[in-house]
Amino acid sequence: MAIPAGWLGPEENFLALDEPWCRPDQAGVYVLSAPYEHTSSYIMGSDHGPPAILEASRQVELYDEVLDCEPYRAWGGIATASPLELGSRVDKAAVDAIEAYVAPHVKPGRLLVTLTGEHTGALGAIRAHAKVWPELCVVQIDAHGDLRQAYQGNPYSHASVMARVVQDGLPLVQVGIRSICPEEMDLIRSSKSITTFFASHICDPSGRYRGRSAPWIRDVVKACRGPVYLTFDCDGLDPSIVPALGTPEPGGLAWYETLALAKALAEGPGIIGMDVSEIAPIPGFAAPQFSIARLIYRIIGRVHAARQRADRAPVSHRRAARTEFRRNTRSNRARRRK
Ligand SMILES: [Mn+2]
Repeated sequence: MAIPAGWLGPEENFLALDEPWCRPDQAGVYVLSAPYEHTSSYIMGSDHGPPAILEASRQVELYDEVLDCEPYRAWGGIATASPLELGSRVDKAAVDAIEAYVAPHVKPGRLLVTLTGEHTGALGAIRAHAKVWPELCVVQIDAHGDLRQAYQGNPYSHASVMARVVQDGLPLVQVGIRSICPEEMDLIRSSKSITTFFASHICDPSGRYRGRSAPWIRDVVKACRGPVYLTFDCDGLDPSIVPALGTPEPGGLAWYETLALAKALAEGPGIIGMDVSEIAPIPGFAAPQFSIARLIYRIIGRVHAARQRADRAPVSHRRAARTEFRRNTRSNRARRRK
């Protein structure tokens, strides 16, 4: 059977999966590509990130030794859509086009991973998810606050993308922030809907958490008041892991603590969707995009393991979790009305 039009076969798809594991009619995970770059202010090339991640993913080992399974099989497959062609569309037109590209695929039970260029592209994917999950909480892994009202006069700049998310009324939990301006600090201090875990508090051994990940990960999970949409700007990681970035900033998250955070979010509030941005490939140097492809696959595996665990939980636990979730959702709505 031929792969339907608009979907990529084993020569091009995420992980180089054969049929039937790359078919959209059976896959539980969809990988979407929206390569967009318009406002990058330092190192260019983030629109080459999504194809570079797809290409590198073909070398990722399919078995996950921690989960003792092949997560793509556990999900019923991972289907990769043909990339969105943005043409000359920029700013709001690009964000709207990305939302329209992602929206038809958002469905409870499925996991969408949107690969984009500069972080602005994430806004379209976030908005598409928020239509289906109005109670979602955005968790942003990032070196930068991205909370400027506008940057260089543009409200759709990569430096303003999370200000738009907050303006949309969505609660925001930021992790790994270490490059920020006074205007953004004022917004963080005055807004009830933003919780920020600065890198200096969580990663620095002399910081508030003494560099120990278990306590701060617990607090990040506690700060999430609804199912999590994870927006992953790759510069949240330490640039020793991914140096191929538009704006590399030292002192970021480490590999295992990032995985532990993803696992805790998947098992706690649950991860309902995610995007990955800001990889600007360095020609001839595949390690950064390979690491990101591997991280995406590891997170996909942990989301499945967590959902399976929740399905197996005794009914009384599930009822308690639902009640807790509804209570949180109500307090979320109340907060947003303020
Ligand atoms: Mn960002």
